[in-house]
Amino acid sequence: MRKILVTAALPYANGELHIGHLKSTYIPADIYARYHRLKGNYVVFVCGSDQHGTPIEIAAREAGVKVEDYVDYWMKNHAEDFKRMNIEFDIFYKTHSLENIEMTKFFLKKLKENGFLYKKKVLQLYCKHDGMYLADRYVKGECPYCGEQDQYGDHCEACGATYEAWQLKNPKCILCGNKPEIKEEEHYLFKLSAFSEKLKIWIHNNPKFQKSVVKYVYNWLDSLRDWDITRENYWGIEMPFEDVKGKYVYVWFDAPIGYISATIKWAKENNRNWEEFWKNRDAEVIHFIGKDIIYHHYLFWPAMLIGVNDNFNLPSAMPTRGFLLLEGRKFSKSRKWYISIKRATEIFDPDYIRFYLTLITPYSLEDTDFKLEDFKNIVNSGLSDTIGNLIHRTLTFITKYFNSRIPQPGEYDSLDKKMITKLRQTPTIVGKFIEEFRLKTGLEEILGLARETNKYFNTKEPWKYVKKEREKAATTLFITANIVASLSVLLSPYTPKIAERIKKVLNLEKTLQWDESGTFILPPGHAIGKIEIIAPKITDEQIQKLREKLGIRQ
Ligand code: B3M
Ligand code: ZN
Repeated sequence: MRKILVTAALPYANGELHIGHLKSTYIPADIYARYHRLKGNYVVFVCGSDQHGTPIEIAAREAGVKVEDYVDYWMKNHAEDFKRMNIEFDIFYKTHSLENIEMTKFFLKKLKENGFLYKKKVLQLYCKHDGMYLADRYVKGECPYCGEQDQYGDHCEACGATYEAWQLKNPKCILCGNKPEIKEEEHYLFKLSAFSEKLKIWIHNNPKFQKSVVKYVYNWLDSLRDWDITRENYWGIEMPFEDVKGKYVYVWFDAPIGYISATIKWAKENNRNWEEFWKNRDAEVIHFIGKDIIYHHYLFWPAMLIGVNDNFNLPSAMPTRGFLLLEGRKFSKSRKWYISIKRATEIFDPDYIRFYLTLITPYSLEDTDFKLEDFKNIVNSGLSDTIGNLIHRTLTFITKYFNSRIPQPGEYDSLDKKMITKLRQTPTIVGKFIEEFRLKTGLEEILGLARETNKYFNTKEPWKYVKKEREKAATTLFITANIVASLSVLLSPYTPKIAERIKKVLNLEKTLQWDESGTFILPPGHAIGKIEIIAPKITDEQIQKLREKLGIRQ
């Protein structure tokens, strides 16, 4: 039995989740976790709300609520969205928690003890009028490089340059509009540059990392800059050091520690030991992420884990995927050009969204496009026509000609044998793809099985043998019904609710493991259930509803 900790990037407690998040991170992670549970492995799937940082603080202020209430609200909202999509975490926790605060302080103390934190004087902007230091997002001014107006204190949207807030020309406090003054402050920096060689070797020796990601990361490795993890007047965790009293920890430092603290919380609630996953070398830690947070996960995070030197496991894989476009354009909340999870699930079966997003998402950094018509066509042909039809014709036939019972097969001919071989092999093939994170290919393989079974059914023409030579029809239906039963297992990581519906029409009550899917699950004589439509087609009206919500005229 493998021990696998699966994590999905912690969403910022700041605004609605949309189907782009699902595509890059949450659906892949959930498929992977569900598969391994079915394999009988010991899986814990953790996630949580990423609750610190200035953007959240500003948003709470703008909403006129206390920041604690604000993050609470979004945490609940996100948990509901995940539920709607049947993303089944073992725990969805939060970074503003006692566990995370404690673990973050532990990391800081250890890193300091081990010589990886050092103090440095840095220049900060301070607004006298508001009596506060201005985080990057609290100040705007002209870019020191290209002169573009109205830029935040960290980088210029026009020329892409990054700089320090104090370098801005004509800086203004965003709260009061006054010009801030420059003050010198003591900060703790994390010595990221010291890990360059170690990270190189670690990344080089891990065959599970994607080549395209490694290519990026290598480019960064030779010019690692130390990382300022200190913030003044900030919504975050307080620095545990006397000499910087009243200062805070940058959100990206405590966010990945959230993976650990969520595991700790889970362990407490389930009477387990979190170290089983984080400190045992036979456990695997797997982070599912989107491509915008490669830097943090491939560099900062492992460097932190190495630097604390407390026997932590390093991640063994970090499956990374690209963004989702909508009809060829980037998602944009301000332009309302996005599909929230809530909106999507109000119109569509969540499994349809899981199905489509999986089929258009390769295991790569490539961005992919959500197209409304394509969504309809792919779901209707794959789920309704191919899979739904196979189930429907099989069950109708058994109901009508075999009194709703799985028939006793006769002798197998070569075509039967071929089909049985395909049934036997598919779970291993799909399983291998899933283990390699090639989830799209795995699903295509399942669809291939259904398609081939439909063909087999057509070639066998069982309807010709309902009176004479009934044994022939019986054999065909015994095989197709058992393939349908297998599909209920194979599909369940991908489309869990559809899988349940298949089980129900088959009257299959017992829980099935992945490896059972290659076998004859249904014995002759087994009584099937009442026929139902498993996957009704997406209608033009549904697509039209979504169009209207997006403001697409036509
Ligand atoms: N909240 C960034 C993001 O959602 C961040 C992920 C944290 S994972 C430790 O893109
Ligand atoms: Zn001000």
